[in-house]
Amino acid sequence: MAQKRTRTSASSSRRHPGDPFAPTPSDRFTFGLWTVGNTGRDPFGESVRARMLPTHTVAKLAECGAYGVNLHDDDLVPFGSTTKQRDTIVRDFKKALADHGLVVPMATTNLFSHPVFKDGAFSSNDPKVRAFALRKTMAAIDLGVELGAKTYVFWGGREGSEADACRDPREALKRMRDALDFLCAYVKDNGYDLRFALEAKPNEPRGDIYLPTTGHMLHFISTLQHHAMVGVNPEVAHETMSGLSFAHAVAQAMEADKLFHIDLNAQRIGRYDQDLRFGSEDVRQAFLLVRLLEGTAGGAKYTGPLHFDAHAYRTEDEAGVWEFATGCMRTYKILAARARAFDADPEVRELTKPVRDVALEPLLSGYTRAKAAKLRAADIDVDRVASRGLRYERLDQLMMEHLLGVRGA
Ligand code: GCO
Ligand code: MN
Ligand code: MN
Repeated sequence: MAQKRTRTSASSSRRHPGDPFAPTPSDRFTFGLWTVGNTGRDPFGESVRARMLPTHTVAKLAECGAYGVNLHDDDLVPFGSTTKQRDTIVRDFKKALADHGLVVPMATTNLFSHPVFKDGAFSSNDPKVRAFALRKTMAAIDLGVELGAKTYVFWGGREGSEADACRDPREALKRMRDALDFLCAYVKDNGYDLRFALEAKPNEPRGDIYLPTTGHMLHFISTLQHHAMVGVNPEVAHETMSGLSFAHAVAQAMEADKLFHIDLNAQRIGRYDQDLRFGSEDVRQAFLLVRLLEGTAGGAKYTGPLHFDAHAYRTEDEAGVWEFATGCMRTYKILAARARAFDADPEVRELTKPVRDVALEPLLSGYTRAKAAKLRAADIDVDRVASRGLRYERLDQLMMEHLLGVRGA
């Protein structure tokens, strides 16, 4: 498989000689079957594109220079398939992966499309629904592991409410905790090499979804029995829908060693989940995000898969879908190059140089009575410190000039 991947990489750079932004498998870009396979159906209109065969998606993604493809159970094996049908589909899909050198780094369960999940899956009031959700997820975990997935995503799309009096939200959280504890134990019991990544979203398709942000998820994870194997899968669109800084959410996850996966796309504040091509809205946030993930300012890098959970505009035919996919990957690489140039810029380095104070710094962490006494006695000219301009206007303008391409490489 590794050899084939190298071949894909070589053929991708042959097609784009000398293009530094041409995606290659070593960039770790992934797409979901449901993303490039999105048929353009929305609440107001039917599909505008035909359903793509998963084996075709694999071939085309490899041609575009992607590294992997992710899936919900039902994206590959339609709901209600017999075991025989499942086995044939999986065999053909594995062959396509091997032929085209693509991997499946992440898998997940569809716990939202079937009407049985209309009031949630793990948080449903009905034990039969909760039981079916657990059973479906165990089977989907088996499928993901069979395909080589190392990360398993949980997006609780229907775990929420409109008529909020239907259940005590604390009960919903307890049920979701029970489900995750159960499934972590299932993974361990089977000896699978798999970690869980929880994905938050504030609303849509429910009026309100439980655990609406990455911050909520991070706390919830700390309450799980097997918390070490559970991290987060933050999505640009979801945090932006809440009006929050996505880069800050991701930074908090990274700082806690919990960024197990990431969903990249673009979104404007206050709108429905737009799932737009990565970087196509709020280029500033996209730049700050890529800078963080790539560690160009000096912090630890994110080394997991870079997944695009987005889809092409409804105006597009299939050719437009591959334009969209290539666009997501190119924009990421362009922003990474801009971030490297920005952080290597001598003026930026000067403006972001750490403020040092060798006498005070040792007193700022690790409380002792002696340190507290020294802090009380320290000579700090508060007015002088307060009067100093911080030159953030200049710093931010430099960032804009790098972003707009008039400064740096
Ligand atoms: C959405 C979500 C989903 C999940 C996917 C993986 O808003 O629809 O982002 O696309 O990421 O179900 O769990
Ligand atoms: Mn989404
Ligand atoms: Mn997502």
